Amino acid sequence: MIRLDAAAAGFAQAFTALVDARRESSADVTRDVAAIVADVRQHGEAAVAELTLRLDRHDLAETGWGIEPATCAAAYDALEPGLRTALDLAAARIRAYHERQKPVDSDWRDEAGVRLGARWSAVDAAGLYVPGGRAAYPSSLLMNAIPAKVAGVRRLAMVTPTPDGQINPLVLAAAHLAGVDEVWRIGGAQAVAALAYGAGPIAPVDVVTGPGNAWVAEAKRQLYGVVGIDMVAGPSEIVVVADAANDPEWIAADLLSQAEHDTVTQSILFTDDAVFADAVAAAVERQLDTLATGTVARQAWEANGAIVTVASLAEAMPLVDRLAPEHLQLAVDDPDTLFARVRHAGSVFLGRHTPEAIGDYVAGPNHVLPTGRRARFASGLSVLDFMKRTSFLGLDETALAELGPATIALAEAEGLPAHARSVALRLRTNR
Ligand code: HSO
Ligand code: ZN
Repeated sequence: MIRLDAAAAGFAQAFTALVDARRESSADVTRDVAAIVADVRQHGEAAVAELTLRLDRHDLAETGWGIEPATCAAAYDALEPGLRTALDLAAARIRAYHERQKPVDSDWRDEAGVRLGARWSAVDAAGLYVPGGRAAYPSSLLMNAIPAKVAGVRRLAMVTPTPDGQINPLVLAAAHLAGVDEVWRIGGAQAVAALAYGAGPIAPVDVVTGPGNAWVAEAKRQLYGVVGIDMVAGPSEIVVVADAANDPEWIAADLLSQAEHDTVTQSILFTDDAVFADAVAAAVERQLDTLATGTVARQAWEANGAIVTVASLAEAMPLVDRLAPEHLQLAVDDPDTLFARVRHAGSVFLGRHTPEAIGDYVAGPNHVLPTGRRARFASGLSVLDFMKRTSFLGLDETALAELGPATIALAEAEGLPAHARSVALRLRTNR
């Protein structure tokens, strides 16, 4: 963890180093993934089965590729009631939030008499990657699957590795609740390639979303263009802007809630009070000792954490914009004043009683957000990631007479006489 003071000499440089620090995994997976993708493209089913046997020690020929909807329904029914209620609440709120993202079609006629507009439609099929092991989060499954269903995607195919044949019942339960149509027991780059090209019983999809390790992320990047993808996610981060009126224990817990995800996550506090900064730093140390995830969180906090003291919280906001954080908490009485100055952030958590964790699970907005400064140009996962827009236009004789001559002039200037003729012929018969 580094401590920075905006008033100290050398701050500008130190802060720039913080903004520029790369936390991407350094492993060179590009070549491995290219080989796997090519293998699946050429050999389909056989390649996927062989890779799954070798990498996941799971024999698809023995277990079958798919998990039946009835198995998912049974996993849901078997949930402990408290957990089932929580999952139901999360799903209902996520659905309600995403319903409001549905875009409206347009259809109008302009002054030239041209009919213009755009119509939105869902992709036919979406593929959803769900990691196995420690990062198999049912909450992330809901966050990916529900927007797809709200968009109107008819076929939602999920892939998830079951190393050594182990199935995570919580993931199956969430798949049932979210309305996932197919569950396939494969993972890694080969699963992304199977979704993109189709393999064995899996028909190709149009869009692939969902988190995964470096191989999965790289496979999505390489297959972009064959299919659509949501985004290439990197290590995540939280920025908390807090005044001294906060309980330092609350703020410490917020910083650690993101740190516990991974050793490469980043937690940063901005505050206008040095004594409060000390109190939060001390609280983080205390809480780390009692967290079951303390080893991971400590590594993240020590390597990437930061506490920045500023003269006023308003002064922090341009610095926050440079970080373009995935999550931004504004832990003050009147968050709107600070919020008005935020330009780049994935999701903003307003006020002292809005910890990021609420947004991770049940509030409604998506928790799949742009990481690693990508909030400069990207947005969280939404219904729009599963839709596309078809534009349309319609002219009658009068409208064509109005727009035709300019079209002919431009086509001739571009040396494209057939374009010009297709308009000119119509103008002539119109006369
Ligand atoms: N905070 C994570 C999402 C998550 N949290 C899933 C808990 N489960 C995204 O950065
Ligand atoms: Zn989280």
